[in-house]
Amino acid sequence: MPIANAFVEQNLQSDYRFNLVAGYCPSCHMFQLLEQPNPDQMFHESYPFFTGLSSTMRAHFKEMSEDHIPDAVSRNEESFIIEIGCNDGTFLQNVMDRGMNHLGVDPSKNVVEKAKEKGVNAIDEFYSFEVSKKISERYPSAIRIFASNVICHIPDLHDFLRGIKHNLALEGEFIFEEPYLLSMLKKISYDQLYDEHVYMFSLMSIQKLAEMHNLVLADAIPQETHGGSMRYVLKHADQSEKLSQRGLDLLNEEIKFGLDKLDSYQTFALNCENRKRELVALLKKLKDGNKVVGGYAATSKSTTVLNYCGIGKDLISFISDSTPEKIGTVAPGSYIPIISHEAMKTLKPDYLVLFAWNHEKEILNKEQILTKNGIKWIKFVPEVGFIHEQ
Ligand code: DWN
Repeated sequence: MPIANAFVEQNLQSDYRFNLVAGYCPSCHMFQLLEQPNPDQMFHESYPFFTGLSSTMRAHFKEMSEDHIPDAVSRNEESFIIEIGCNDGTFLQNVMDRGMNHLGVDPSKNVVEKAKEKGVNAIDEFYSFEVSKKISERYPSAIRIFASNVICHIPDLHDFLRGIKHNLALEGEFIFEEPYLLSMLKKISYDQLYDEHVYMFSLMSIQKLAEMHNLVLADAIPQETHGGSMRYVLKHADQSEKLSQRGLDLLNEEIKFGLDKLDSYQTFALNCENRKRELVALLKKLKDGNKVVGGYAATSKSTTVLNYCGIGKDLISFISDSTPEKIGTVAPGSYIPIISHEAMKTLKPDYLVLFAWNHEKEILNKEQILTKNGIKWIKFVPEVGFIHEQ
């Protein structure tokens, strides 16, 4: 498997590949990749993903800041907020607008520059215990530490949580959200598995991990983002906190589904194989019918789909995207050209594979004219078929 976000020109494409293999640990319930490229191969000065490109995510993070930072906290001048993996500052902008002391941390220099342009206070570092000590030399303890779709990127979770414990105020809350393991197994959304996603978390695995670090899982809140995510709230254990009723109910659902049973994962593996066969068969049928098939949104997830299914330019002629940095590049491993949405419209495709299926509502709303003009949208999660089946 190539690096998921290695959207670069054809002549710059590297032949680096790694084994994308996932495993499950029956004792700590962690679901994770067994092999992983070096972080600096994935996160660097030209990381091509920008949170703020999605209006859905902008609204989502505004709501997150309002839900978890009450006025009592925002009005208190002592209050200090940290966001790990702040990307282009989409979340922290809301904190800054409320006049709060804050700091963003992100290993990708280019996205941090975008955050700074917004006036957000941010540093380009890979958060760790060492970095947490540098932060505490200059800043007070944080009443809130936030992280979204980031913790799953961090190989050394133990060092990371030592840092969190060091920066989190005694009565503070560490709030993070990630694609949810149970959603992935139910939807067979295997494209959530790629190099950046070292872990796919569940309440079971987060509760175990927290106990290992004298932290406590106090609450868990399901989220619709990214095809089904879970937001976790961790606190210092000595705050005599225990898991909310909502969290207990979610844990029971995990046990009922069999998230602690190996055969649940073996069934997932078989389901992935079926989805692969079905998608390739559909695309081959369309090709035999001389249909023009393109892709919509050059997502990180698409790299897993295309390379796992062995789909190349013969089955999907191009992929369109709204990210300027991705246009003019090729998709990692399949080398399918990435073009702008405008250019895609001039090519008059008959079918579009929706790779950003987690943004279906926003995209289909945006592209109603395409649908009216007869374009058919292909989906592959939770099953292979057409959106708006005629
Ligand atoms: O976990 C991660 C999530 C948060 O974002 C990261 N590891 C990497 C990234 O994953 P992704 O690339 O799968 O993210 P999205 O948000 O599913 O897709 C973003 C891509 O979709 C961008 O390249 C932009 C494109 N897009 C578009 O072209 N038109 C997105 C929308 C909403 C659109 O309307």
